Amino acid sequence: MSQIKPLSSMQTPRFADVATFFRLPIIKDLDRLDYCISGVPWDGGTTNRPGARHGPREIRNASSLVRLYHPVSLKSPYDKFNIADIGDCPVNPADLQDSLEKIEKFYENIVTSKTIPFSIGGDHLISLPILRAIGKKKPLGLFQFDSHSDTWDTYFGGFKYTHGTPFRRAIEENLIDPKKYVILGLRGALYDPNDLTWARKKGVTIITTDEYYEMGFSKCIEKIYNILGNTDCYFTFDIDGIDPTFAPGTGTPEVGGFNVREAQTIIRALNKLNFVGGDIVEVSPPFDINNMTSLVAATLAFEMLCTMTKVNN
Ligand SMILES: [Mn+2]
Repeated sequence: MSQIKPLSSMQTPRFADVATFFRLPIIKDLDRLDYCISGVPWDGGTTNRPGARHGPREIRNASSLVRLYHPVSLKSPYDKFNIADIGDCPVNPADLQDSLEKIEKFYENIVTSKTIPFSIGGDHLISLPILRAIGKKKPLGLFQFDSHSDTWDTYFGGFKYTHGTPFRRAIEENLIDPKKYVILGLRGALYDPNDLTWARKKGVTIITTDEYYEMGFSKCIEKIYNILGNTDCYFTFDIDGIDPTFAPGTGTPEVGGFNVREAQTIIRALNKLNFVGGDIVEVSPPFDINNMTSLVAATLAFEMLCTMTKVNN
């Protein structure tokens, strides 16, 4: 039974005191924690609209609206596990490689303490150093909710590290198994008709938004379970997988996407997979409208936390 609980909103109003993820205490002693939530305030891999470095702070604020118990199961991850906000990962906004090293080191420490990390970005390149830390021993499975594959090779004349390339690097570095890798939600125009060829040849399963609607929810979930099964998986959720009607505050919006309700049902249905880490990325508060994207991210982060802790099972 867990000892660590969010600040009571019946005692301290939601708008009061210092904002932390889900009003959990800040605890940096990882030995006390089963799961930890950290911010990675870094967007040095962004190729277009920046601002995801401001994601953790705004999502902490928005997460004060998220209560403790799941609305369907009526269960709480905080009853089952010790979970806390461990603060932000150190980054260097002026040096990409230094940031990748700092992020990897931060997560290596978390892995050593056997705590399961859940991260709030930051742009999507943060997933690479996190996977370098947690996928080092054996390649992981990966479930990616995203409107882009992020398996491009290079940008701007051979540059290998951007938020459009993390999972190409992760496959090359043997951090993830491409045959145990599912991307859901792809849409939007491509740079080239062969943009997805490399990933597909490696065995990555890509379910486009169009394919999802064609096959339907149940068949899609079945397909994901057939591929990821009992594998230890990482769960990466790019907020741009959600339609910009609901989540406009992001770097690379793509219209024609999932609504929040659909994303909730998808996340809930993945509760029997074995997730050993997760992140939600690409919230860019400067492009947001009335903080609505941060609220969507905070709400879906809670759904992911419930799925990762199997609290609804
Ligand atoms: Mn992405």
